[in-house]
Amino acid sequence: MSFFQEPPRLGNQYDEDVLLRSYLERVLPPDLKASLEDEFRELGELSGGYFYDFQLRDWQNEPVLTQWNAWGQRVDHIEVTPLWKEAQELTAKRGLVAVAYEQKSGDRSRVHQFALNYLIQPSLDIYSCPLAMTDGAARTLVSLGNKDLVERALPHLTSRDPATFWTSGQWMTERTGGSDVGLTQTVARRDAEGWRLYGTKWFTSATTAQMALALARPEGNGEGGKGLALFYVETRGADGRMNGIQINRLKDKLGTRKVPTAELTLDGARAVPVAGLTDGIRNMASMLNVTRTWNAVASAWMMRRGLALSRDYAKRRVQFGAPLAQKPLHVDTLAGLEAEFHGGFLLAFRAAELLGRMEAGTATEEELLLQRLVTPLAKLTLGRQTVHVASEVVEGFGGAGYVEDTGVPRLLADAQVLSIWEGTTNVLSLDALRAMARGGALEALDVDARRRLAAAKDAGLRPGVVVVEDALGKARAWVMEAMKDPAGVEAGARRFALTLGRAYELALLVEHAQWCLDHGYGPRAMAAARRLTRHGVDLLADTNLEESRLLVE
Ligand code: MFK
Repeated sequence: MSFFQEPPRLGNQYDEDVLLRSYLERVLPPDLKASLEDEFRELGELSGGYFYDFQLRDWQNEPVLTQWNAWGQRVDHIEVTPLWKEAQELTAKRGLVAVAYEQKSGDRSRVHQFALNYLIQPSLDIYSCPLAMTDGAARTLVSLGNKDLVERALPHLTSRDPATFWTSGQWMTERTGGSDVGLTQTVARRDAEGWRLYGTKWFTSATTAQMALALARPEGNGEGGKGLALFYVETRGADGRMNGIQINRLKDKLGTRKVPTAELTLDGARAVPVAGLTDGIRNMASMLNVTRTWNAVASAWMMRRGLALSRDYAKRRVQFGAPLAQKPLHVDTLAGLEAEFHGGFLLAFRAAELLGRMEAGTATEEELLLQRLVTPLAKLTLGRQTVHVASEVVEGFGGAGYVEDTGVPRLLADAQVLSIWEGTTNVLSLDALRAMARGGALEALDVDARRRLAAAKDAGLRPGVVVVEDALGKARAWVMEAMKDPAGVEAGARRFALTLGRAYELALLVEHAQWCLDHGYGPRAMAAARRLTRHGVDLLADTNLEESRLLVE
């Protein structure tokens, strides 16, 4: 009889995720946790069942752009995949954006919202991309306080009714750069009816959105980010026709292939300034901080999905006489990935906690400083971890991991976007330095990390405490010294930021591990802390710009 390998299967993604459940029990008040449990469990069921099966069936479908209709009219219609159509319904009904704005969970509303998304998004084919931008746009409109635009757009962006729910785009990147956004060439001109935009946007993700926030330079303004303004654009007019926007083509990307990312020409698109006619980059910053938090949590849920599949498969796949789950080398490999995931998860959700406290107005001064620094640290640290984990997950499946219709290669291709989208690792490292520039942020991180380490009572956590304290001490010493030389500080920025990010992850994990020991969750989180300790968190050693130049020039 021929052999056929059983594929990996997923159960309820809430019930099976001990880290998520223990974390939520630790950070949510008991009444709140109890009131949300059914919702979490339902999404966990949909994620491991209906939507995972749907995703596997739907793997070949991709968005299709139709630029012209049969009669020669420009229509620029994008047909999204069947799964994406259901994802849009689900998003509205489950409030995957709305929960953060309804504030029913108080300053835990972001933890609530991101837990919902963490559970369901791994099965929704990166539908999180438009949701991150929608959330970022809603937050930006609220924080910039443009009453008319808030009244017009916010009810749609936070709607629970699929018929009225809108998504938003974020039109920033141009051919001149996705990093140095101050080079933006799109021009805003005023006519008798208001403002119109002219230019080309090079990477506009989820171009099916009903609105976008876009950067453009009002005619006559100076160069750089200061001379840009932030504009609100609705993509179609009341007649359903495009608002002076042409979709030139969809991007042929490595991953995130379900996301209709497009190049656009703006040829007189009607637009409304959101907050004055300058300081577009500063005004866009709250959007970036929200989308970067999404990005960090997305890295966590992608690692979790890869590991859930790997762990299940290891029980089903027999090689050399035993299931992989009983092979010491395979177990050792997966354990290392689990440790990275544990640290990453806690850092991503720490960023979510801080965002929630800031928005609810309960954050202390120290937490506000921390939020500004932890956001880029979480985004950049998890971005690298998820690519590493996804690559190992693919390898752990052997040849099957390299075959598209298993769904496994997509994990790696999609993970790679997370270290690019919303700022690369290097750009985010520089942002972390910018966050520290006003003073107090590094101290806030240090104080918070040490507070968490102080929770550790079990001797098994002691090595982790020592490693974090050592790394934070070295990081502080390095930055004091490096600040004397701008080229040196730039060259070391990535190692510095990753050291801070990983050290903070380990501090959070040490605290969580002690809590798990004390609350009946057993030693699993401690094993993760001990393993992450052995992986090391300090990347500061060996920064020599002259040698680097020698290697590169
Ligand atoms: C999922 C599907 C994905 C599909 C594929 C997508 C592939 C990738 C497509 C892309 O290209 S994504 C594009 C990603 N690009 C970014 O996220 C932007 C990356 N670049 C940065 O973040 C730069 O740091 C930045 C553009 C912000 C630097 O520009 P500038 O002109 O040098 O800004 P500057 O002078 O540092 O900051 C201007 C103001 O904003 C300052 O405030 P003040 O005017 O009060 O001094 C900054 O403090 C403030 N600011 C900047 N970043 C901030 C911030 N404030 C708070 N938070 C931040 N993060």
